[in-house]
Amino acid sequence: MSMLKSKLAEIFPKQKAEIAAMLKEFGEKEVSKVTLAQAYGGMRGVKGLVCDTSEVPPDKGLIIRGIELVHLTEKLPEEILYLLLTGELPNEAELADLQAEIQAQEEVPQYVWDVLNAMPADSHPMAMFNTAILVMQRESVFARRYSEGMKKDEYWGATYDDLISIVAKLPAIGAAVYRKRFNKGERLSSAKNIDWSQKYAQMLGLEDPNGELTKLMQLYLNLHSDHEGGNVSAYSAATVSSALSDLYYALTAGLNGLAGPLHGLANQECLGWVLETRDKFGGAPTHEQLKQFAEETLASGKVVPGYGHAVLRITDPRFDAFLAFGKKYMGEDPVFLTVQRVFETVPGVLSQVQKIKDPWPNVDAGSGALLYHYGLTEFSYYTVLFSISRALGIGAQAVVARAMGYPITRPKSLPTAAYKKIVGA
Ligand code: CMX
Repeated sequence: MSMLKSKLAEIFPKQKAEIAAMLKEFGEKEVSKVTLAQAYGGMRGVKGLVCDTSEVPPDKGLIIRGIELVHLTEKLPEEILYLLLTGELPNEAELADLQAEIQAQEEVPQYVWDVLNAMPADSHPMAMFNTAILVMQRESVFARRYSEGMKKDEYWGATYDDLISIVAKLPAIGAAVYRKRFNKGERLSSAKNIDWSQKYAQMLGLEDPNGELTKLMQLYLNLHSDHEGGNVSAYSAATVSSALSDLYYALTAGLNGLAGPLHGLANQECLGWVLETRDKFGGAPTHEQLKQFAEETLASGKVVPGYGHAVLRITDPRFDAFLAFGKKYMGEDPVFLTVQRVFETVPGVLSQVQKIKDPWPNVDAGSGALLYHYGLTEFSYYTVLFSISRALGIGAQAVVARAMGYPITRPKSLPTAAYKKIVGA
């Protein structure tokens, strides 16, 4: 058994016992109230989900297992996965063991390539990526062992096996989708014994003479891993997983949600918006021009992509991390300069609109410009990158939920007539 899995086998039963004891003593305590507006408003602010891998306080942004993001930006995604699962960062030996465990399972079955090759040439990269994961469902250890009558306390271990197997293959699948969808030539293989993001960067096949693109990939795959439990992708995946659907089903359910323009697809939309301003104004626009463009976007009934958040009420620390990277490596790039100028302008415009609760940039506001700088200019691909990273969080949440024995999700819905009666309307 790998070091990580052994560690989980040690800590999960204790955590489960703690939760059981808390429930026994405090199970009937109220933790949240729901207003009519919340019932009709996507349940914003209703506390009723459990997620131990990360939390997102509105005034702080992402905290993974108690560690604020600002202290994690230099870490490898593998370290983040370890942290998400265990609550601790790995030491050198533990990291090496996890990397070896991942590397041992990186070979993608041939039928995945056959399926991708059979897809229409103009398929969205997210449809290709998710199809590739879903078609591997037949590999699920959980599904096989469940059908053989696996015991309940072994569910998490089988889900962990699925997670490592999926995570191991995502760099190759993600890179293959890129190369196939955008006619970049044959699939590439990567060197052995390099880390997960390095492998991915190598297989994409973009030029990276001084290693900056690889550094960006490490940051990118690190920053998008998890964002507590209530966002569309995490929540959809957790709901599907709660039915004991295996991780192949649950992860793709979540990633299908990530493909929505109000969620992960915003990074594609956002760079499109930035480039539109450039085309419209014939170069990097001024602050005044950007203000005008943002106002026009709002007046036409569209959202300004990359701005606003359902939970955050500050500049997303993930955006800050990308901004710092851009300033360090591409301060003079006109697209990056536009992103900076948008950041200096758009919050002022959005603040004037009373209904918008958060006028600040989210993670998607800056990432595209950095990728664009290094030649990854096909922005319909960007959500695939987000997905490779988000698989870590979704997978970790699924393993933890199975280990804690959480039941099938089933909130209660009511028809409008019933709500009318409750509030006396
Ligand atoms: N541009 C224009 N209008 C916006 C806006 C923006 N950037 N952000 C919020 N609004 C509008 C909403 O559309 C909503 O309008 P209606 O009441 O007419 O429907 C109103 O302001 C209130 O919204 P809110 O309570 O402030 O925000 P929500 O929790 O409803 O929505 C989000 C959050 C992210 C969907 C929204 O801010 C948005 O659409 N932003 C642009 C898309 C984006 O960047 N999404 C990525 C988020 C990060 C991620 O999950 O990947």
